[in-house]
Parts: sequence; C-alpha cells; structure tokens
Amino acid sequence: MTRRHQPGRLALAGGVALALGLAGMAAAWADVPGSGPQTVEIPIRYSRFALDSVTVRAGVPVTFVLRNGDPIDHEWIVGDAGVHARHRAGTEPVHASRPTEVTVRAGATATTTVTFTEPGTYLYVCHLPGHEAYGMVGTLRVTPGD
Ligand SMILES: [Cu+2]
Repeated sequence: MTRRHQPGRLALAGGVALALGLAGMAAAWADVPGSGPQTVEIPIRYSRFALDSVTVRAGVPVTFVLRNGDPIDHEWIVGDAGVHARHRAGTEPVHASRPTEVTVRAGATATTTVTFTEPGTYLYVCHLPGHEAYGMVGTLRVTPGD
C-alpha cells in the first residue's frame, strides 16, 4: 500500500520547520509507511526537488520516480555526508551504475529502486555545478523497519 501526499497538503507544522531548515525552500514531503514495496515520485522543476522531504522505512524497497520537468539535466544522489563530500569534489559526469546515484536527463524520467538498511537522516542532492547551492537538496529519513 502506498500513501503519497500532494505537495503542500499536509502537516503544515512540519513543512514550516523544513522550510526554515532549508533556507526557505517550498516544502513538500512524502511519508511512506507500511512494509510492502513503495513508490515515491519526485518532480524536478526550476532546479528544485518539488518533493523535498521523504520518509521511508528501513528494509523496504522504495522505487523513486524522478521526473525532470526542466530543459537541463539534473541528478539525484542520496547518501550520508561522506557521499556528498565525495560528489562535491567529483568529476563523474553521468551516474548509471549505482541505484543511489542517478542522472536525470532534461525532460526525462528516471527510476531507481533502493532499499535503505540503516535508519538515519540523509540528503538527496543534485551535484551538477551550482545546483546544490541554488537549493537542489532534499531530506530522506529512514525510520527503523518492523
Ligand atoms: Cu540539478
């Protein structure tokens, strides 16, 4: 069972806190409870992740559908601080070999399925030049599984 929320329709308090935490970004989030496979759609518009907070459970496969509505390429890289430090300094122009590192071409949709095993708070970031600084960042929380 999948429960997805349209941007801006729920949990105003959480959205406000998130907006403050992420420099005023328009906040939208998805909380995907349950133990079956999940799907989360993350639209990309105007060099932002339109869904900028996602909560999933550890041990549950989650398919991320990344829809790039922009006329330029983006990428979706999720991980801990070490992963992002590496990509900030990295030179890989295209990501295709890891489910947690995905290139999303202009106007295209990419999908990837990830099963997170470690509860914690992670970021997903576009590390193309200037995009992170512009605000192309989202938060992924992994809660303990059943
Ligand atoms: Cu980008």
